[in-house]
Amino acid sequence: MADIQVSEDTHTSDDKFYLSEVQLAFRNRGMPAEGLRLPITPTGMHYLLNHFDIPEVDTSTWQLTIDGHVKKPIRLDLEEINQRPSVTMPVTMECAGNGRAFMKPRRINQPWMREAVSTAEWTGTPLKGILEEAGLADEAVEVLFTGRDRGVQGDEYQYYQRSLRIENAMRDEVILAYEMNGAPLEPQHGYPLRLVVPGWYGMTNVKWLDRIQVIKEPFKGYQMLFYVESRGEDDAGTTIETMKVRALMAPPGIQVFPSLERIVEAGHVTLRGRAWTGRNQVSRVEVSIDDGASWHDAVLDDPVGQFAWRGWHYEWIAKVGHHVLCVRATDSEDNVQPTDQVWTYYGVANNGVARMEVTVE
Ligand SMILES: Nc1nc2c(c(=O)[nH]1)N[C@H]1C(S)=C(S)[C@@H](COP(=O)(O)O)O[C@H]1N2
Ligand SMILES: [Mo]
Repeated sequence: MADIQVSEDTHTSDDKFYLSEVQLAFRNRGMPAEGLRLPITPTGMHYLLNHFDIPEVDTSTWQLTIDGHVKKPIRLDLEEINQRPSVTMPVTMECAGNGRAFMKPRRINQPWMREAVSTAEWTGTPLKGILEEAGLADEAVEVLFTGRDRGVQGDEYQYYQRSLRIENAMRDEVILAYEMNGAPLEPQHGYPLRLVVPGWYGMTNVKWLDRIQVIKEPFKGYQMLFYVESRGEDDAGTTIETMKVRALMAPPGIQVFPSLERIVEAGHVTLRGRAWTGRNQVSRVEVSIDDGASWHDAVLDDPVGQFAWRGWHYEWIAKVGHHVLCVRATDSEDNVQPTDQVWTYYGVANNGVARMEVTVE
């Protein structure tokens, strides 16, 4: 990557991590890889990513406002939202920055390895019904979602804001969620209300949502500009939306604390994990036990839901020695995970193949 030059205050090529990165890693959290054994991630194991402070919300005065270029602005309190039609569905969410720590140079930001993915059961009311009730004006092009958390990022003072084009905002599966795994949202996951857009990378799912504005021009705030696959600060890049295909393996055997290495007993070992994509369907998962030199088809389980990951397993006869295990998935449009992670300026949308070192004894 010698040809890539980036500024030193936003990026580093250091193998060690900065205090600011460690602080982010403690405030937020990843799903322990054992969570890949479970179809639904318990709330306490679900990954977490907050840019700014968790806001305090008093639901006795809290309201959701729907306004902007609509025929009839609406205000709803939590009880009114709860009384609307509701749906519950498992949704796999992955942070767009998953894998950032392996980039070189790496963006100074949440230093995920591969733990920023989880699947929860979300309950909420379809956004479509609310937008139809408000009535979109003819000039409407996007819907802007604003959270109550505020901070500074990229020199921009902001409330966390993301937009969706009208056709995406009107999709049936897009919901305003007030429950996660059957309980009210916990403060860190967006209490009392968040947007859930199945299939899209994590940043789209605006937490602590209290304002929905229909707008007549594309929104260009910082949280839109950051989520692009670009080669540098001056490259506008391509906007990222839905999750790329990816598979991960639940760690077999036992860990050699505190290293990343594992010890597995020789003989019959069932390797398992989960695979997902936000675009179409996972069509194939392959496992390698020789660092990608040869690949073997894994068996796919049924998906947990239309917008959730599917389990896979592979029966391995483990022979004594040192092995590098890899797993890669392919989607129904024949996109396959790259063996080498593709470098992007913001360290987003990386779905490079995961490698795990194991010693068989
Ligand atoms: N208001 C608000 N919404 C937000 C964020 C945030 O910082 N503020 N982080 C986003 C990002 S980057 C991700 S990956 C997901 C994480 O959701 P979770 O913490 O519930 O797993 O929330 C998204 N929604
Ligand atoms: Mo994220």
